[in-house]
Amino acid sequence: MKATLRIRMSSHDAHYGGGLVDGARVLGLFGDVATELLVRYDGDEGLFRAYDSVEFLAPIYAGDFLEIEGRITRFGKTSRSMAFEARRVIAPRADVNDSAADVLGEAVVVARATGTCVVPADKRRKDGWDPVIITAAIVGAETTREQTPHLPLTPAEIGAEARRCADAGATVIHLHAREDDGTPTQSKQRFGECIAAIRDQADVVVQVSTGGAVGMSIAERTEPLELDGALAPDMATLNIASMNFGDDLFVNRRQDVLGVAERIRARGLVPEIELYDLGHLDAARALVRAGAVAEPLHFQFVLGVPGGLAATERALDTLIADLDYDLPDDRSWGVAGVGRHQLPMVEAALVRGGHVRVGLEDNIYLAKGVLAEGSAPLVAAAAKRASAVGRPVASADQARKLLRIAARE
Ligand code: KMH
Ligand code: ZN
Repeated sequence: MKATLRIRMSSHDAHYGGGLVDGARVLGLFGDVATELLVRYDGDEGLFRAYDSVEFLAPIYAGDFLEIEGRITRFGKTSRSMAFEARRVIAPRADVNDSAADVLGEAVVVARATGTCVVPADKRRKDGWDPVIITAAIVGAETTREQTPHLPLTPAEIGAEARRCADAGATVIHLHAREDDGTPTQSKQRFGECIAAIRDQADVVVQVSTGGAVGMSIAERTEPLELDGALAPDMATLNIASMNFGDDLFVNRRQDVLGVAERIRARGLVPEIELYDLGHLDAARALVRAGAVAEPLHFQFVLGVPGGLAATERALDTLIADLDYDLPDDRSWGVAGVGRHQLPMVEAALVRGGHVRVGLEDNIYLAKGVLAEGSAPLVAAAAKRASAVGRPVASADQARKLLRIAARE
């Protein structure tokens, strides 16, 4: 959540020689932005408890127009961490004449700060916090039966696992398909059987993979997009860059990505943009600029793939800050941590207002040395963590609303 003020520094604000404005004025404006965020989020002005850091980076003068931006970076039960930035966007040109001013081509950052605000529980009047969508990645293309006997392979097994996951709190099923012997397949026919089995048993959003398995052609990977009518998926993944994927290469050429995006759009499906690295956000920016994907944007940060960005809170904060920098406001994001990072990344995403993905595609263990008996126990573990931080778990209808997916007849 973000709030922005634009305000002109007047001659009343000048405190020092040469029309210089004092730093306390900027802190007051950060306080106003914090207040707006708390009112929007909690229905209460709250209290500013402490600044963790304050940096004054450039002088501010009477006549400057400042843009003050604040966003909530972390939610606790009663505390909200925030980050602020003040930028000069218009400057007077006294060197030209006494009323000349310029809109700056590039805003100048004049101050930054981070701090913590508190809204006491008894004062909280609303919950601006979106419910968390739990996605269950129940099959994947890399996990094998040798690694875990709990991996579903057949449409019947996949349908039953989807129901268990939905019962545990999942509302999106990220779907891959396999032959009976476990070989990954993107066959339209097999996906259709899986989707029928899922819809027979569970009210969930079906998100088909167009990533498939490494080495598959784009034509093969995108077969599930051709499903129609009752078997049509609701969403499809969009992998936007090539990368090392463990010891393999996951190839997503630019022209192919544009083609897949176009087909997802033509089918009326909601894309989930898969990001495995920081630079992938720039690839996403290019797609937005090219008009290949439109708002609302939904991103999945898949963190911890060898060859991609690590599954750390630092990496996640960097991604979120970069996302906040200039991508359209109408967007949402989730995190999928690979391997032992799965549940820690759930915790990190929950307090930052993100959605989460768990399941055997990314991780087969519930705890160190303890195999998860399917993806449902991992979904239950994510739901438990959501409830521990006071974050409601989205129902299927809420998930559809958040992702802008029309309800099925
Ligand atoms: N199996 C990975 C190489 C997706 O589903 O869109 C790619 C993947 C991404 O799983
Ligand atoms: Zn996948």
